[in-house]
Amino acid sequence: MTQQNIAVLNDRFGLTSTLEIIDRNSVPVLRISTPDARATIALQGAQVLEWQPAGHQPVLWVSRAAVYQSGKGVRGGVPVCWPWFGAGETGKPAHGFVRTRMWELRAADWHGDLLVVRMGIKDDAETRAIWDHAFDLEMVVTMGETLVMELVTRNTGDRPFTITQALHTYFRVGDIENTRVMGLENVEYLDKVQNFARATQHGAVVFGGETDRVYVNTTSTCVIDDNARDRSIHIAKAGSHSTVVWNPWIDKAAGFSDMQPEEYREMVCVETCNAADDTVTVAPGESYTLRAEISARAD
Ligand code: TA6
Repeated sequence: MTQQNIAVLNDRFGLTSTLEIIDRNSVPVLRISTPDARATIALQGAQVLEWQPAGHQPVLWVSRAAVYQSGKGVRGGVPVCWPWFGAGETGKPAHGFVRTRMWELRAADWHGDLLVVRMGIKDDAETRAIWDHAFDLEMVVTMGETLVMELVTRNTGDRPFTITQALHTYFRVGDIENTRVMGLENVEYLDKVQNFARATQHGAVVFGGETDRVYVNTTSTCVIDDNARDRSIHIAKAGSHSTVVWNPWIDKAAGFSDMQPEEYREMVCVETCNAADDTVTVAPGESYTLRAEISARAD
């Protein structure tokens, strides 16, 4: 994006001492600072990258080797997976096609003491060549003492369409081996590491190797027990009946060019999804919202 465009965006949406748009290697990034939190959001993919509530340590994780480049997803924060979660059909991008596209900044305003940022993307000839539907997709980020993300799918066409999707959130933890995820006890899951075999979660999710699970039929709030940092991170959700928990562990992490080998120790994904059989069909003219609300608490 050119400096001129950045200047135009700042003229239209900049908020003195609260919101500034900067150019990070041609990726426009919103830099936000409010009394409640600091955050950054990339306009490419409407990807929340960082969120640090006042008085807390950073809650989201971004790789120190992350690449900011037009058309490439940033490793970390909250990638938006849409209109499918996971591997697409042959020749189509994993996790859909919106996370590497430029979204438009539609609004950035105060609503009382909450800062609300709205970003959107619509279908075009390129997207229809990949997925032949008309849509308007909006990410509404509401920042106060919590971080609320609402991904709103609108069917602007004349045929119903079915999607899977995820807010693929990377959380920062002090030490993955001293971390537990609670809220999924007795929930069935598909274990991607075991060729999607079905299993049932007993107790909290703990980590001792590559972990990649789609928990199904669950609307639960998940809690990341970040023992190494004496805190917990709470992920409440709506419009979602599946949750993915993922840590790539040593070998997978070593295979990512945009992740330093040891960084697997300081992150865990707890993803708010409509995945596996949890599909969503949106009728013409209708909309559907996937919502995650994140908060941090000192233990
Ligand atoms: O959400 C977990 C997962 O689907 C893993 O299976 C792994 O493929 C990961 O996402 C990859 O994420 P990426 O951002 O590299 O496409």
